[in-house]
Amino acid sequence: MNFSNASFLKSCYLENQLFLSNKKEVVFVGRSNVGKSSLINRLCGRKKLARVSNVPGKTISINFYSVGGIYLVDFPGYGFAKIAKCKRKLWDNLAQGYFSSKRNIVFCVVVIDCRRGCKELDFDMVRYLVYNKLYFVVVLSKADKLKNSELQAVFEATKKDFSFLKNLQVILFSSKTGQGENELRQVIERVCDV
Ligand SMILES: Nc1nc2c(ncn2[C@@H]2O[C@H](COP(=O)(O)OP(=O)(O)OP(=O)(O)O)[C@@H](O)[C@H]2O)c(=O)[nH]1
Ligand SMILES: [Mg+2]
Repeated sequence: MNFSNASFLKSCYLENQLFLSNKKEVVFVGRSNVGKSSLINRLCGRKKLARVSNVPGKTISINFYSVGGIYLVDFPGYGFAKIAKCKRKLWDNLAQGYFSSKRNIVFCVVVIDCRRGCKELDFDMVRYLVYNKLYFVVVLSKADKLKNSELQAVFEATKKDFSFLKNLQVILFSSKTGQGENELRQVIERVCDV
């Protein structure tokens, strides 16, 4: 699949802006600021396809990108402490609306900052995906920020954290260096059959 042909499709800020679709969708979820939007840019070999910011909570809408006949779906981050309660409610409604709508979600990428590791909200997200029978992999992002030995330790710890799941794939990823990009592209191509 030619990832570099990606184009922006639509932003949805509210549940009622979600559109019906039967196209295959790959969803990127994770805490705020872990690097979801940067990861999509890296996968597509583009700098400004998805908006990136130092300010956590940048992505407040679900953003759809069209590439090779599938959609890449950039989710707003969860768990940013300074987000007001009413915004959290909006996130919950939007996420609920998305995951419960009739659409062809084939695969989720749960992005976790390798320096932070798996937190309670990540476990909640994973449990939600398991409950809804959605296939997913875990990506440990910002791999360039750790030494190899530290990275290996986080990798093992993450495998252990999720040892209740059989055969969970964990990918070390860096949007800066490109580590893991081919591995993730291959998973997307395999799972989406494109
Ligand atoms: N060093 C390094 N920095 C990264 C990497 N990925 C993202 N960043 C930085 O982390 C910050 C957040 O990146 P985003 O891609 O906006 O993160 P996000 O998960 O989309 O954030 P929200 O939309 O707020 O949920 C930015 O300053 C990025 O430049 C990476 O692989 N390595
Ligand atoms: Mg983002």
